[in-house]
Amino acid sequence: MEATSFKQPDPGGKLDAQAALTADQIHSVVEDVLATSQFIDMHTHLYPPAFGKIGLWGIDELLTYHYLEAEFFRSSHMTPEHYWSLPKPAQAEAIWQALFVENTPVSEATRGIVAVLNAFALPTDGSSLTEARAFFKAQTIEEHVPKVLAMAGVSSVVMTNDPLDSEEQAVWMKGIQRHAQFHAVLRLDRLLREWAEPWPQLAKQGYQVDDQASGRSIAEIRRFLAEWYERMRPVYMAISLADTFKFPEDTVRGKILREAVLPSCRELDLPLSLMIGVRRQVNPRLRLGGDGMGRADLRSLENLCRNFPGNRFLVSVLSRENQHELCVYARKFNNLMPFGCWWFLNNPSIVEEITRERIEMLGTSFIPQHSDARVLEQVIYKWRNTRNTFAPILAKTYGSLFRDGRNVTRQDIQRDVQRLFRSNFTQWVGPGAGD
Ligand code: FIX
Ligand code: ZN
Repeated sequence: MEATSFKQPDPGGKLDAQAALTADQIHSVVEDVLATSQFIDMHTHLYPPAFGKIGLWGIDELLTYHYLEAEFFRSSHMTPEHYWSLPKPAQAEAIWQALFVENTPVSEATRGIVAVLNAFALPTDGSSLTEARAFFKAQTIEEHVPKVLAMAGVSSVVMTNDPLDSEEQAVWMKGIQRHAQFHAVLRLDRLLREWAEPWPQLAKQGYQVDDQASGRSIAEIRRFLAEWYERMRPVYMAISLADTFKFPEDTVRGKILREAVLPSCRELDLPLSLMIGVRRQVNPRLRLGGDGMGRADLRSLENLCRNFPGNRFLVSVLSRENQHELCVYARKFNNLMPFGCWWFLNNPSIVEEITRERIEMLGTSFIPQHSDARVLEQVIYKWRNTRNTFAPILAKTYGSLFRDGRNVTRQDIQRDVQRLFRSNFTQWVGPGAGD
């Protein structure tokens, strides 16, 4: 028996969608609309079955998520070096023992594991992992993927596809069949690192680039982007950027961004997603869990939005201190779409604060959340938590509107939820994303 977290819509409709709701009805209608609306997850690290081992799923992957690894080292004496020397099942067991048996799993990431186990009616009480492992072993990934997305109330997800990642490159070059529920993203992190790293790779692939990005280099980078666009059909291009990100910048990276990436986005009619504020490898001993964050100078974003009005920017900032500025910039530039409560912000208390602020300043013209899931089943708890956090925020907003003197209907709520969790994204990225 499975418990699902996503309700099927009630086609009969207990309430006439156009009837004015009473103050007492608002909360339950908001909950119902959220529970029965399908969302688009506009940034994940998930992949369809054709990507093989690149797509992570199952209990051992869930337990070794880097959010949990970082928490593990706070509650265990094991050194990171010892942990990394263990095979994955032993790592998962160490995390299970420290965070779920010896401690109560009250953090956001640990509660997520409990919620996923519970969604599949598996034991959550800290007994062994045997039953959970047997359950996941019995699933076939082709059937498991659509089932999990349905449980999460998500119709499709957006991947992260870096063409300079050798493992991924091999998958794309083989020519894979598209999966209707997974959209590609042309991720540019490797291309926009210190140029010394990517240029020899591009040169090896036959692009006429040099170490100064001079001569034909810019035209050749644009050819590289155009060819990957054809291969992937991405819904946007994306880069994650440090808190120290500056634009304009008199560096090769600044030049590539200005002369290659931005014009290619315009030509291909793709938005550029900027995820700003990460400080990579603050503690390299923790590997993926060793990244931190810092407050960015968003004047760089201002410069981009003002000087490139023909480009559309999807923007998430990692520092809580940058959130208010991001809202102010979105009010100034309608080519800027704020999205998500990213990574260290994806905790109910902070999500609530950021979301309230965004509604107060931007109405429904933003994308409230993405899951950033790295392991398939995480979408179940991440989207359930988003719905739970969002319901009282939205209900309170409509309650205020009602007291101000305007009736609210189920249809209004449906339109707003559709806009926030689907059409702001689909209209921004164009027809590729489905709606
Ligand atoms: O750069 C990104 O897309 C980040 O979301 C990740 O690299 C990060 O490790 C993560 O998983 C955050 O949730
Ligand atoms: Zn991510």
